[in-house]
Amino acid sequence: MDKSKLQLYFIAGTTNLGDRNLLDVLQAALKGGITAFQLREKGEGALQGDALKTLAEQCKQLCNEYKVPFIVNDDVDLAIAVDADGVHIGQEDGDIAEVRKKIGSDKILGVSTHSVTDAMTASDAGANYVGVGPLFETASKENAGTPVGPELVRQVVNVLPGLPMVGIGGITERKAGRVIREGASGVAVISAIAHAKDVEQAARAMKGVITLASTGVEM
Ligand code: TZP
Ligand code: MG
Repeated sequence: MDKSKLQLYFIAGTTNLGDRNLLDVLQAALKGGITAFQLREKGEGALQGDALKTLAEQCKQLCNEYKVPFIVNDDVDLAIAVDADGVHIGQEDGDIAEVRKKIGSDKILGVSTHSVTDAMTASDAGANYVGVGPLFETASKENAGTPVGPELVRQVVNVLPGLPMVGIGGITERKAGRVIREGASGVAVISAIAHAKDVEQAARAMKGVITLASTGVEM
């Protein structure tokens, strides 16, 4: 896949947003320059069934308008039903090669990893990209596990230099540059964008940090 699509990967579901409307937040984030979006509808009060499908379709349409890939977390059947651009699964979400078979070769498959071994397994099984983390402490995921530290990004890049990869977990505007300099294709964030006072501005600022760290060009 095109690594540049992973530069600023925004993840959200309705349960991450308090009173905010997901489509409003997504639109602001898209205006601010996110390069990928993952619908991750989890936890207490998460939408299900038709309500979730409708939301996914709306997210997909918005993402299409901005030519940003729309990825569904966990739910392979939902991803297929709404013809999402891809699906993202964790270590516990089933066999990676089976999911690849189910979605076909044209769709993006992302896999969460916590070690170099995980990343090698995911790559061999047909992942287009991996998430590596949690790099730092995060309040956005229950049982996220002990932070692996940004050094793991470099270790994964050294072993799998061609594999697109995003760092995830506790990444703020201040920490994003470090993650990119370790060799990540981009950063995946929930709270740095979803909880920002000004979502569009937060996305724009983060994108600037990432561009500067990866190219040396100030935006
Ligand atoms: N997977 C590992 S950490 C995490 C996920 C989904 C949560 C990331 O959220 P935040 O707010 O950017 O730390
Ligand atoms: Mg999962």
